[in-house]
Amino acid sequence: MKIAIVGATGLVGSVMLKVLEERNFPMDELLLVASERSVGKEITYKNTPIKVIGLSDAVEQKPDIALFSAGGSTSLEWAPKFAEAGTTVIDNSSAWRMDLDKKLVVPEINASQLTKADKIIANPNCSTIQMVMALAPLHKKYKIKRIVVSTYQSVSGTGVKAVEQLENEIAGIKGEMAYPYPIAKNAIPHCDVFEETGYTKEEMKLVRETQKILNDNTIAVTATAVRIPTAGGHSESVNVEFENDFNLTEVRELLSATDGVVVQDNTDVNTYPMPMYANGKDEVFVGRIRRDMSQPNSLNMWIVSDNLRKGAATNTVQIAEYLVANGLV
Ligand code: A2P
Ligand code: 11C
Repeated sequence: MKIAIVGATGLVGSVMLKVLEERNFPMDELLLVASERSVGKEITYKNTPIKVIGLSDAVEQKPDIALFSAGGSTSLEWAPKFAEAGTTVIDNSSAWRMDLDKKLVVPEINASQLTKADKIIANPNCSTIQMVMALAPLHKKYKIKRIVVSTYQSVSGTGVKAVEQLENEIAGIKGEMAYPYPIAKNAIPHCDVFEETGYTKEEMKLVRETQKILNDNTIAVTATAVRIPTAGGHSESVNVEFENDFNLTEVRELLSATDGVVVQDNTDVNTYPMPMYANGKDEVFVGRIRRDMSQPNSLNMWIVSDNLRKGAATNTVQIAEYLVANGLV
């Protein structure tokens, strides 16, 4: 098995490397790929230094799987070239997610749709992944009618520059700005770019990707995405209205029994999910589970996950693991 990481020098790419190593992903060769600026740089994997190569070199070497996290335009141009060479691409950008013939996969929910014919597989947006991980088992049981979600997103979702902006502001150092405003001591209701409707692209990802992953376009979703000065993970306040009534004990049992979901919910001892606990972990943490008293069949939850791990690198690696385990590459 020959694996490539495209975008290996980036924030998500470096977490992919860590996750592959931690999970001891079965491989004979690892190709580390980045832009021409980085070609020749060395990155260590399992104590072995590996030289970064360029995209054309990597295509020629025909890896079995390429994990992409190098931005949408790189994916649009290069994923098809890898696919033509026989490589299965798992793409972390937004480039292919809503493409009708590409699958959008969270392995715990819909990996069983994958076949050998899927040569470009899309990894969902981080804020969508953590939300659907908690919602999928509840949708199955009670059928979701409508979701109202507000996010509290980590600066790491924007990239290295944003992490540096926050660190500089905390240290009182003037530096480059990734956001139009200071982020320390602030909350910016603006993630990704605005669309004509007044919603941001990030908010619309929560709408469209959720419907696609849960395979139900009747689910109504409305979202507000907010950047906050944290680095460890994204948090979400999620209000869900179901067709059918539920029982809170059963909701907790369903969530606790879901692979990859951890219930952290004991208000008697102030136990609830927070980025400071989720940081560096692969699970999705759910707490503050309570009935919405304002309308029937409705539930409130607080969902937190490390956006670079389950929200990006870990989910991508899990898709690769599924392909290998099921003989699809
Ligand atoms: P490089 O470090 O050489 O610029 P991040 O999301 O953290 O900004 O990382 C983006 C990743 O995508 C980096 O590894 C970056 O490589 C890579 N990348 C960006 N543009 C290209 C490109 N045109 N071709 C290949 N890799 C790219
Ligand atoms: C953020 N969710 O936190 C974004 C980062 O569509 O893959 C990932 C963007 C994407 O800003």
